Amino acid sequence: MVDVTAPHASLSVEDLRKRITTNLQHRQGVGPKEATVADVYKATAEVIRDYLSSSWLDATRRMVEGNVKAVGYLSAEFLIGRQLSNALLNAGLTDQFEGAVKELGFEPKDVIATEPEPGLGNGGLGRLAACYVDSLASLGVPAFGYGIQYRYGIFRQEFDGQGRQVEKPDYWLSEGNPWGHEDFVRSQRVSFGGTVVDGENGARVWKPDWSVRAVPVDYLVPGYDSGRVNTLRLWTAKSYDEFDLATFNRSDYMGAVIPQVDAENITKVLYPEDSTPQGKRLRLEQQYFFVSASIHDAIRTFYAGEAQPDLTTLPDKICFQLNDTHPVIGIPELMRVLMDEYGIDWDTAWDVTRRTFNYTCHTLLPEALEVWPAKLIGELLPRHLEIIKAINAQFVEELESKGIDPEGIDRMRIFTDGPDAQIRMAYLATVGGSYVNGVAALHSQLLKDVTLKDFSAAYPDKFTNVTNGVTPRRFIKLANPRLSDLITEGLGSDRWIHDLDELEGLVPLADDASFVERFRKVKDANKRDFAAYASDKFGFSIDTGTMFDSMIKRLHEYKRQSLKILAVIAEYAAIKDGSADVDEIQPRSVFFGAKAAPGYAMAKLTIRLINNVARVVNDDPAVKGKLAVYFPWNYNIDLAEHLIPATELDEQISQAGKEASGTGNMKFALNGALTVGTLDGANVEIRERVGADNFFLFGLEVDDVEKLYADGYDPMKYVHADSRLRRAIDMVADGTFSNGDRNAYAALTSDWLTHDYFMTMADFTAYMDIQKEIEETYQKPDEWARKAILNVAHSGFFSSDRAIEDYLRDIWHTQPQR
Ligand code: NTF
Repeated sequence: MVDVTAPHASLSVEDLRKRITTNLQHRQGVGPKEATVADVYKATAEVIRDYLSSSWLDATRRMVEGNVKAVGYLSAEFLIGRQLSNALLNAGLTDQFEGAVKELGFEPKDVIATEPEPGLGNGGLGRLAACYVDSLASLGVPAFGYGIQYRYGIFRQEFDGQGRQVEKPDYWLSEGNPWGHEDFVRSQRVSFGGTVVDGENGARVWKPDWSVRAVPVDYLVPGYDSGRVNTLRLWTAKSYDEFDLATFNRSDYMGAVIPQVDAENITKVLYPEDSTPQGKRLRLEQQYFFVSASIHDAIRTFYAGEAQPDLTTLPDKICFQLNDTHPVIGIPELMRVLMDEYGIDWDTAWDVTRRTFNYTCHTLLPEALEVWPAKLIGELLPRHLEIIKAINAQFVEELESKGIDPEGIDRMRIFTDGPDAQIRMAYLATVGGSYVNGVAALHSQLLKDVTLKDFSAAYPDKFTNVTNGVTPRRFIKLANPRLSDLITEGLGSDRWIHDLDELEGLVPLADDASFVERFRKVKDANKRDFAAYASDKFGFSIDTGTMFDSMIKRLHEYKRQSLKILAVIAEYAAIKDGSADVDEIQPRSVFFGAKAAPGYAMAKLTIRLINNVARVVNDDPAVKGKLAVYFPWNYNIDLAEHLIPATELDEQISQAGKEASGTGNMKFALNGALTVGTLDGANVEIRERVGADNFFLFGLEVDDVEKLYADGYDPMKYVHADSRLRRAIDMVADGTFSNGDRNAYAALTSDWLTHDYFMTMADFTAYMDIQKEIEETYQKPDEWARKAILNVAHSGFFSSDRAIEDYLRDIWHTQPQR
């Protein structure tokens, strides 16, 4: 019998095999002989979850009883990826698992691959949240991730016969979900609508119209080798009125389930927009739903059994991090809870609220900063609207007392008066919390200088930076086992998995011929693995003797997939017409992975163009062996985990001043790819650390971009100046990539020639030039490998463990619980 109070003690292969067999029989209803790989996956997942649960209970108990402040990471997205391999790694059970399932007659990798990937996020913001909960648990910090369990995650991307994106629903829960445990006993009521009336002693009383039941689905988050298991609590919406019998009895069978459908719609689908708020009402409902449930859940957890809890101690128990503006409605919600539910006066409630929240901004695009119509908030959350107005009034007074002029005050209003009054959520977050941080040094600087300039002038101490990080567990140890082994061998220990700064120890090995040789072999083997995976999954036949050049990220104009595809077209044209020296050009395989928001026409057209360039180029015998383009569909974490370790050149080519940070750039550098990039987001810090010689920098910088805008940017100037660019655009316009249809890409070409807001034309020549330098370097394999090793060695800073340590020290003011 395992002692259920002890942090997870280890299991032998035999123990694990027995537990899986028992689960197969008792829970899946099959004997080990009849079991399919899906049964074994499910059984293993349940066994691992059960195994971790004693440590989980223990960690939760210690959190509540101890006096270390916890962290509540509030995020509308958690892009957690597949759970099994990560849970095994972090719990130290990988070998036992492999032994046990082999004994049962299954291939471990098949069992792992059976798991559907939960797509509960759009991209970087959601994946960052997942890295952060991993690091919090690995460092031993008491913490919750709080979010939403969407029934349908990010859409599954397919391409039609013409290369266009088609969105299909992703019903990831269709086979059940062994990792998430629905805890009906700890559900919360979340209410909406109605009116606010005067109560006793000047109190305001919200009389809501309707309520939904928020049911927590608990995922266990085991730290790597830390013994700590934290909670990721994702809420799902259920109806209180499942079914209306009276309506049913009138033979209105559909009408009878309307209340249920209405309530459950709240968590039905993830908004597939990564930068603009869409479907406003439902989105606001989602935000309030998970934030209100989470705040009440934290209170329930920390003040359990207290008849008259003193909520003024809340900031000593937990601090909430607002992951972008999506959870910001939590600020008026906590005010409401403190005042209306616990009878605390305004000033005290405000003090508690401000000490409880902090806000991370993840964007520089003004359209991505959420703004809600006051009318909508008033309809859905009338009491919150009153509170927001009062916060705004108090804030305006404070600004007046600081001597800020009326125009300055108008620019900073949280609540803009007038008939179309709006609530600016980023401003509310800035005012209602202690700290505001950007996600890379340059981004944090631009927040202070541009996006939130007035606020940083009035409250300079509020603003800080935490450069993003990624978890080395999933993105090196699991994704790249060959490199992990080589690193461990090179460093003489695997401590780097805990402390990624240890990678610095690889620096001398960059000059060690045998290490360099082995490093190259690792990359080659990873390339072959990826080719096999892509052949199997996408039917590609990839030449592994070519340079692997990848651009994987959301499709967005500012990220400039257009720049890459124009360069590919230019290269294609040059090979075909003989202007490129065939002996000199470096054969390449170019990979794209990207989803476009379903309503984003330019992005979708770019996808279509890339697919058609791939079709034409790959079918053309004239460039065979020199250039190939692949666009695996449905880019997700699984694809990233396969492609990143195989990539040699990583494309981070956004317009300077637009990418807040990027996190793919960190994963690539840590896996020994070299970056071609602009001085944008975290590229700046990557280059500083890995060394300017080991980073391919090109393009306009932030100041150049600003100056060009100010001087009146004219893309034609650049098109005229570079015949390769003219030629490439002509080919897009003349039907080469659309079976002769000259209209297919008109929206793209006309934008490039007339508007080109993200200055793709202006950066084209520099981009072509740097590609030349890249090819020359690549043709000296030892030099390339040396640079790649130095990228790995100097990128330890980009661990999410370091990022969490920054948050602990500078923002949360808490620590691991020993
Ligand atoms: C993204 N923001 C940024 O675009 C990335 O640069 C950054 O790496 C990640 O956040 C994580 O910080 C968003 O997705 C959003 F929603 F803010 F636009």
